[in-house]
Amino acid sequence: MFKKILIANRGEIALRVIRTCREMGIKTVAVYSTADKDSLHVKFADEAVCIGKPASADSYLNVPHIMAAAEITNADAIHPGYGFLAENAKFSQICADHGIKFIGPTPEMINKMGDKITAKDTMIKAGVPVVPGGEGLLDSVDQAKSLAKEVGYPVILKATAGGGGKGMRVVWNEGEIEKAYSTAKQEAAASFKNDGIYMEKFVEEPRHIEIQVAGDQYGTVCHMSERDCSIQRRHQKLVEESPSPFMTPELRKKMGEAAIKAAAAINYESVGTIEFLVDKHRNFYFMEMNTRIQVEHCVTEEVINFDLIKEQIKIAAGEKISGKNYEPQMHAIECRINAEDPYNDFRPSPGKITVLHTPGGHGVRVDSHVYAGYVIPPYYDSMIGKLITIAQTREEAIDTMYRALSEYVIEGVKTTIPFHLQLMQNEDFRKGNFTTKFLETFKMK
Ligand code: MV4
Repeated sequence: MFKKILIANRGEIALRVIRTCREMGIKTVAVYSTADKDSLHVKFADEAVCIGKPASADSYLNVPHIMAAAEITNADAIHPGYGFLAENAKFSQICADHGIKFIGPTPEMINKMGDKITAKDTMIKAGVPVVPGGEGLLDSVDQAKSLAKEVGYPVILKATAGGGGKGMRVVWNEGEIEKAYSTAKQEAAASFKNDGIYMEKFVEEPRHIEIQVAGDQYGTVCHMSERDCSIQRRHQKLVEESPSPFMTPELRKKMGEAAIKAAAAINYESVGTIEFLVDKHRNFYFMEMNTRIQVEHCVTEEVINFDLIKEQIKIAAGEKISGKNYEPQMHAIECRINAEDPYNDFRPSPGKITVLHTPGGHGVRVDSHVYAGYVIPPYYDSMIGKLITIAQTREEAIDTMYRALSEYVIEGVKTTIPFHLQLMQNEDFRKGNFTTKFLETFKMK
């Protein structure tokens, strides 16, 4: 097992990794930008190294500075958390070249899933359902036109280097396709320096349901059931839960098996997530794979009673996984607490937290790095914590969430708490009656 892990991240996820390391008897090294010198992850780690100025490019994305911090502290592994360098194949390679274990997949695995058309073609070969729309990249607008006729409108154009919603265009009829094709291509070139575009049938009003998986170095892969992440706004998830209210035992079995096939197809090693689109008939389609630990991993931890960070570290250290699949035993819901103003288009609201009272009690978990007096810097994402509630049933988990949100006091900055309080009282949400379009029509009172 590793003796010392450097955490190349900040905020709640850095703290989350430190907590598990402490339980495992592993020493920790925090890295931090000058904007984060008063952060809890710096205080809670055994050692801390300043790696640069506030801008991410100068600190949490500065590979030479992070490698230097790992070498001077004699860390034998690096945990990347999520975001920043977590899905950077070059970084995974540089760690390997320096004899420092990257706690995550190899560069080959990251590359296979990072390029969406490569990922999709790999899934087709592995027998994982994908959205219909022809294989490979589009090479002309004429080809796009004839393919769209075959597939049937509406179709969606996606950038092969995209993901997470960037560089997509929905096309409703042939009249729109020329313009959509050229703007999608230009956008992809500008955003990703890669103008490769492919087409899919547009699945209307889908649910976003993802399956947690784990694979070890010996070819064993298992799944840990699903998370429903349909409650999103502009591709930012706000609420996640497990099990999905749309799930059935048969669908879970089929999606779990497909997710295992997907991970096995790239000999996946680490914890990861297979994202699926699920239509109203419960047809499901591979969308992308996240080759990292995710923000919402906690709901899975709570419903299967299992530490995913511990598993990820053990896999990286070469341990075998059991290979058994996990079924949800409880219901868990996570609300992302962001320093954003839900009454003002979710505008970021950085600044000093003057008063803080954190909820507690039965069935409540809070993962957060903030405290009274903490100043939320404006340079990074606005998530300041995650409130997770756990109960035997979905209804009770929602009731506990409403109660816990009512206890939460954060003064000095605007937060998403008022949004979540209203969502927990929404009739359609309470019925489990929602798709990825739900927040497009949700209005704050
Ligand atoms: C789609 C789709 C409908 N049909 N693909 C959005 C993020 C990126 N990973 C893929 N996305 C979508 N792909 C087809 N063929 C609808 C979306 C989509 C979406 C997916 C999941 C969660 C929220 C979403 C919001 C808008 C669009």
